[in-house]
Amino acid sequence: MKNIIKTKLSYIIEVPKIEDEGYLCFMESNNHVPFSIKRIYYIFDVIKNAVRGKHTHKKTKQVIFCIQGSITIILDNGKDKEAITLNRPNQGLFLDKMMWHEMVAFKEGTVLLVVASDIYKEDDYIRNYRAYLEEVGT
Ligand code: T46
Repeated sequence: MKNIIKTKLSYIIEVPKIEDEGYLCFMESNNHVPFSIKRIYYIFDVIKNAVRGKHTHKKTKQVIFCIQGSITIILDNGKDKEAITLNRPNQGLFLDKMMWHEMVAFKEGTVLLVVASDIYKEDDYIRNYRAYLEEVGT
């Protein structure tokens, strides 16, 4: 079972949360996650006031879960922006290709789990905001 919560620029995926002397969440490729998962990475022990992300991906799609703590992700498609707070371990934000994103307001102890549609390739990143705006034509 999965639920989709539409946001202005993207959507949040709710994955199953099974209660059994605690909780267990899971996700499957091409089911809860709308692509074949080729890479998983996690981010933790982020310093206070850090701003991460500040880039987009040319081809890679991702779903970002905040499995502990809380963060705000600012999405930007070159025209509109949206700030989304993630603080539930069974909710992941879909990050489409060519969606500029920044991660801010990390609560102490936050752990992010990210599933991605491709392996790491630095040439898939656009890290310059002006170059991004030129690419999306704004
Ligand atoms: C993203 C957001 C949500 C690797 O070598 N392999 C990897 O799979 C990843 C993800 C990163 N790296 C290296 C590249 C940099 O030298 O780790 C270093 C930190 O990466 P970056 O500054 O891009 O980290 P964030 O937190 O700004 O962004 C990360 C992901 O890189 C990015 O794809 O969308 O999380």
